[in-house]
Amino acid sequence: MIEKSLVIVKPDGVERGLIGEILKRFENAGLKIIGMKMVWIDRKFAEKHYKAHKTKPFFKELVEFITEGPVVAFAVEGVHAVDNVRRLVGDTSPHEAAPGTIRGDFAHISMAYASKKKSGGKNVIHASGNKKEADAEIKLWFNKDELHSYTTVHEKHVF
Ligand code: FUP
Repeated sequence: MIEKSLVIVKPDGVERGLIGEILKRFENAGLKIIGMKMVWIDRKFAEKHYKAHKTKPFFKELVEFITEGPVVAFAVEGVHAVDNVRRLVGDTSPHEAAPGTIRGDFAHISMAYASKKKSGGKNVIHASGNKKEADAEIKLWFNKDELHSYTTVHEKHVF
């Protein structure tokens, strides 16, 4: 039941100064941050990360958007972490994302608007979609020695 998931604060989130706000949401929920880094990924790496979307009409814009500035990637661990992270993140389209979620609180555009503008959907954050994706994404973004095992107070009070 204890899972890991990958979260990325995208270039819009970094440039808007939302790293701390976003990190706080996961920490407040008692999820454990087990790895974290700021990276400016290149096109090749972005294409690997988004390989599931290779055939989508928005693939080019997606890759352009995630490579337009540095991002902050962090791996979190917790009970049902994949689902719990997705709930905190909200729907893919900020327009549909409920208030209280990260995308609902910090963005409002729709994917229809993004595609009309021929830009990647600026939705502040990425989170792994399922456990298989989470394991593959953590492996892509982090070396083993960049992931840490330690005990938080949450393991006594929240887990
Ligand atoms: P999510 O898992 O919520 O990030 O959403 P998806 O995997 O379905 O989509 C990946 C990214 O593609 C999203 F962050 C937003 C972007 N996207 C667009 O830019 N345009 C679209 O029309 C649909 C998705």
